[in-house]
Amino acid sequence: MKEKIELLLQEIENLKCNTEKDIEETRVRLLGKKGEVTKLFEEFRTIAPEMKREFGQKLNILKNKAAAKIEELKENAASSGTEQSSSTDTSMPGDPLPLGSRHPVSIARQEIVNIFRKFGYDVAEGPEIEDDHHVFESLNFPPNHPARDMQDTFFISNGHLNPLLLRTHTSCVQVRAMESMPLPIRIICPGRVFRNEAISARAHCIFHQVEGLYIDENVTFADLKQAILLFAREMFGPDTQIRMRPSYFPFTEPSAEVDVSCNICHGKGCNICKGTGWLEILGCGMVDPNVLEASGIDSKKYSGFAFGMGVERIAMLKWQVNDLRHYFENDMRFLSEFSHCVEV
Ligand code: 2NL
Repeated sequence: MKEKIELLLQEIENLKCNTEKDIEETRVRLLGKKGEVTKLFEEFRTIAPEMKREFGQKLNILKNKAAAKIEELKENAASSGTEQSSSTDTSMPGDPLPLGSRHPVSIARQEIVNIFRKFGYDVAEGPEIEDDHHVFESLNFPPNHPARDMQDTFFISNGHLNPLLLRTHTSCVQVRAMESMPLPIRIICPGRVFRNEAISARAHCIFHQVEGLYIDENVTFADLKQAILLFAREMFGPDTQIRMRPSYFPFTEPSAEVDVSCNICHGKGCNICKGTGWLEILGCGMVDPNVLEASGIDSKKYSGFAFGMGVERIAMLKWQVNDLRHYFENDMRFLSEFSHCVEV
């Protein structure tokens, strides 16, 4: 038995075959049901018990070497292209690679940003982990405003005068710009924001915003209105109308909410616009003089407007998606609906 094992080991060592057929024949001859190695295992059952340990080990080594050699030969045959078998047609087209596409929220954000870049706005970005000063204090939020509550904001550190938190809007990026950039300022700030809210068809604890800010001498509400009208027409089509409703934000005065004419029913009333003919798209206003002064800008010389919109909301209106949660679940059936949308 010992000699047989030695002989087979040597044979395995020197094995040379390069077609799939040869390799398979060799595999059957050695490791098949009636193969040489298999036969030795059968013989092993009949040998004296005191020999079993030594031969058991030898046989296992033999079996493993045979299997490894067969694998090695197969790999060599495949990579050297010497395989002669007719079972592989190398002229066949390869398997198609599934190609991903941009996420709809990313497409919508890019489209919004591109429109404002065309109007001459620069893109500004800032940290997602912010402090109370940049998110609330400098934006004229009174000390007891509900947004400053744990119920609405994710706080990271407690008990300080200026606690760290996850930003609830991207206005803080604009505050940082007002503190550091030379005037005039014309920026657009896209980014992720965080609010401690229950997840529903209309709300999520993480979502995306684009805010804009324009500060210069003699900026008026008429400039704001025109900027928003031009944006709405670029985004929702050239026939789009806008209307402004008075509103309130701590950081703007006066403030307004903006609706666009419903691009589904063109004002006749449908279930998307709930029969009103109008869809709310953003909030805006003239920057409160307190906010300008808090960042060191002379509110007697300069004025400005600001606006903010939720990217998911714009994307829902644009593609008539009725549940915000679709944008966060990454269901391929939903995401692949957007693969035809051109990258912008
Ligand atoms: C909304 C409303 C708004 C702003 C954001 C802003 C920023 C600075 C100063 C003044 Cl630094 N205002 N941002 C102004 C009005 C509205 O967002 O509904 N967002 C989703």
